[in-house]
Amino acid sequence: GGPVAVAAVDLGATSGRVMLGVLEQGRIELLPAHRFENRLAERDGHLCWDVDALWAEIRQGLTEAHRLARGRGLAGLSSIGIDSWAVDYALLGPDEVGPDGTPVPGSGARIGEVIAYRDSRTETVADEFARRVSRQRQFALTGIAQQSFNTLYQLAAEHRLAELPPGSSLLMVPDLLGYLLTGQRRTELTNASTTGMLAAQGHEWSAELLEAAGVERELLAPLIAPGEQLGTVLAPLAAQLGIGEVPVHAVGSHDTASAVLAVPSEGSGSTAYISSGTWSLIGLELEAPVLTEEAREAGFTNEGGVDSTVRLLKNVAGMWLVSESIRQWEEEGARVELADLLEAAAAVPGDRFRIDPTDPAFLAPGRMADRVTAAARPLTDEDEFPRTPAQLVRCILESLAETYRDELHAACRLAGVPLPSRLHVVGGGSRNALLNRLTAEALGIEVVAGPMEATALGNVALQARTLGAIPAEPGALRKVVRESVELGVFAAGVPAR
Ligand code: LFR
Repeated sequence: GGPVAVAAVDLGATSGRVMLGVLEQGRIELLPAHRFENRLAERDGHLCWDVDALWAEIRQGLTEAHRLARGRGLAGLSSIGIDSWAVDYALLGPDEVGPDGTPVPGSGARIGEVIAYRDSRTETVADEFARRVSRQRQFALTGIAQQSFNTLYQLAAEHRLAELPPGSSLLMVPDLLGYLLTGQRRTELTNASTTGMLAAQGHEWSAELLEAAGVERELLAPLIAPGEQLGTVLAPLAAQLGIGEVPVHAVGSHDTASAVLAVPSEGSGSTAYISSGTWSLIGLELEAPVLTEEAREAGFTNEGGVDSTVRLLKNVAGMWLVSESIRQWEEEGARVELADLLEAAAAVPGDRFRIDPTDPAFLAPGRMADRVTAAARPLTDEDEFPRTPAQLVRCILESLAETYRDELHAACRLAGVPLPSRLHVVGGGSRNALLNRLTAEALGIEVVAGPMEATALGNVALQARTLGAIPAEPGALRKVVRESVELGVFAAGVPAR
């Protein structure tokens, strides 16, 4: 067939983008249509997402994506897919009834703010909740690591549930945006798995957990799997945006699901990856969850992937530690460029300080450079601490590399597979050459870096496959990814210790 154009809406914790993806002759070209910032904002005493601003940016981006497609001689967009970070949700009131007595699709009003997972409201909830359903039982049911920000714990701390009008829904962030586009209320499966309320086996909501959290089953919209059509863009909106009534497809709406779909691995054996962005998600792609007590105790999670895959992975604070430190330095009046900072970090002596990047103490925003400095353990001189931004960043990156080593070994042990000969690093953090080198050295295996825009690429590729432009057989999608991008290779280092 001829070229196919689709739009990927991809929202990260610090920035969002609408990309035009054009699939032609077995390759995908990604063209940025619109990029914008995303920031946490303090509202009603909580850290919140400005979803109204995001929605405005998305509308602008879709118009631009359509225009870009037209500029390339294509008819326009054939599909739209949406992904974002996981676990956060909106509360949505019922659709309004129109003059003819029937509900008007897309007319439901959001109830209150979308509170962000870094908000402190859930700090003590996981412990309280464990008195209702033990941690062991929760993990055996869902396979999801018990992180304070899981939707389950957010809902257990949610004060608005009792006042919701009948017909209200809880929609995850990408599902809310899908609703605004199409008027359809659905819950996409990969993101649903991150709530901590979906059964690992059978992919049904766990009645036991919903009840313990005080969540009515009716509040949850029916599930939809990646590759299924959600709906089409509502006619008035399509006219306003000038894009036509384009089909909207469910993709791996959890950004990590889309990113790992676009890992350019080849052949058999479990794929080892780091999806490196605000977080570093490190682990293995598997066919079945690992629901053992050891996995739970090691802090691993089993998230749902596209095509019924499972991601056995660990959440490690990633570039967040660096970007939040930079934000502090900038607030203090410094002008900091990441590239300069990394260059300086590469030049300072190594192996002087360590932190634990899995420590939940780094979850909240604010004064990150000070917090990392205070947490830094000296390796050589007891009285020393990181004194410069370069030393601090070196400490963060070396700590990350060692943590990657330990967690990948742990994942392999838990899954009962040998250490793969190669680790794929995808996402924005894959551009960090110093970190890639340190990781290859720590692990003693090859590190393959890229694609950088893995999430958008996974989003686009799944839509293209759904439209029949990529064969459905296993491996075909990743072959298209490999044909589409340039990868960096960091040779297996000799582990230093
Ligand atoms: C990455 C990510 C992680 C999830 C965290 C919170 O962007 O989606 O997978 O654990 O954000 O939603």
